[in-house]
Amino acid sequence: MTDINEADQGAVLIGIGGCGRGMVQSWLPRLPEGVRCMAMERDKREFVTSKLFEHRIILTGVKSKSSTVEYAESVQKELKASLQAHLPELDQQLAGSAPVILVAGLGGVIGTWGSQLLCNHLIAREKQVVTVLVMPFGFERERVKVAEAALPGFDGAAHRVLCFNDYLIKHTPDGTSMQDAFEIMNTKAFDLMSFP
Ligand SMILES: Nc1nc2c(ncn2[C@@H]2O[C@H](COP(=O)(O)OP(=O)(O)OP(=O)(O)O)[C@@H](O)[C@H]2O)c(=O)[nH]1
Ligand SMILES: [Mg+2]
Repeated sequence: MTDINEADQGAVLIGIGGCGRGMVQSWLPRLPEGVRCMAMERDKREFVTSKLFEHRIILTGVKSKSSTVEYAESVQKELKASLQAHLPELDQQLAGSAPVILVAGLGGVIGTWGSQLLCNHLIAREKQVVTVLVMPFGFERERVKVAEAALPGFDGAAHRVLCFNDYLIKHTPDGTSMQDAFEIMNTKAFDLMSFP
């Protein structure tokens, strides 16, 4: 079940961090009926007030913005502590046997470590987990290092899709604004997951 276009009834899609939310938002109009969409993000005003997602997890305790390999351990601790309080509510939301699809961009704080923690929490709960992860642009050197350091931590997922921004950007015309480029790239990522 890596084909999101044929996602099982009741599958839950969770966008985590800026990229994860952006991806799920771009996919919303094209998702099969019955797929539930959730998001997890730090305590950002626009996220707190957003009505886009059926359920939101707001990580109020995460203040750290430093996304380098050097800070990875302390950032993970901070995230773990913040996520802990949400786990009962999350387990309740995700009760049942439907697969959970985690969508996140790697390289930053919330997407990288939030999705990894959630992935491993759900695997320990014997959930079927699919990860859709996005590698940062090559020019985001520090973020690429973080992403590469994080990747092995997702090994337990049943199915994995890895997208590369360096590839997705090739589908955007020259002069496209970053916001429009991300929209095109997110749509392309969806298309790539649905080839026969
Ligand atoms: N394809 C695509 N890539 C994105 C998008 N937004 C961000 N990215 C990429 O994803 C990487 C991670 O960025 P974010 O998802 O914004 O980071 P985050 O998880 O919110 O991290 P923090 O803000 O540090 O907590 C970036 O370095 C970009 O390369 C998006 O909408 N689409
Ligand atoms: Mg962010």
